[in-house]
Amino acid sequence: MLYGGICFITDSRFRQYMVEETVRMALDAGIAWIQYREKELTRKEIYYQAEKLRRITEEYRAILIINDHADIALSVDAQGVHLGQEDLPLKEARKIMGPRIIGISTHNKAEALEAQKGGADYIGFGPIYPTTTKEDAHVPKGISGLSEIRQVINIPVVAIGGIRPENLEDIFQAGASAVAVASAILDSDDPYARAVEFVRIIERIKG
Ligand code: 3NM
Repeated sequence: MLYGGICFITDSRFRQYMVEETVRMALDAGIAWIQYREKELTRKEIYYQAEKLRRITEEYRAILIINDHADIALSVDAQGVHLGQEDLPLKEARKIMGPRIIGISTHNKAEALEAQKGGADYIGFGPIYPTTTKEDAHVPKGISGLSEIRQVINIPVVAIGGIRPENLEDIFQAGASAVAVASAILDSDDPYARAVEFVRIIERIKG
């Protein structure tokens, strides 16, 4: 199981919370892997926020991955970067990141195989279910899409997109190494309790 089996992805659309508050809540709930994903702020603002998150994740000995920005990941000494299909090519990102973690978002077999061949540490695969978190999300791939990818990929596969506690059994059954979750935690009346629910279910499934 990859990094505890669950990655909490920050989502600044939930403006009732400060980003660092949501990260601390996820860490307190037992999640040990955070992805800082921010699409609206300037790079400078993202850097300062990432630096704060790095200090928090360090306190918990948790993993911090920065979405999109390899330079910011390096400058705050995060453990890695997560890149989309429109970001820096994997080969170039590896030159910058060295042995640190590089995850790649993939949406079909060709992208997944290319990421694996290029030396990604894990792939994100999705969306598994419909999601409103990613504006340009592809058509949902479902559990069958996830199973198909698992059959051809031997690096860790992180399922993403619309994942809720009731889907976890199916997702891990289909061979996911972990899940990445944003809104199912933050849209809850009690995000901490929802995060604990995710952690407990995954512990039960993965033993
Ligand atoms: N990437 P939620 S789906 C960030 O398919 C992201 O690559 C996706 O958020 C992909 O848990 C997605 O709120 C959104 O659906 C994940």
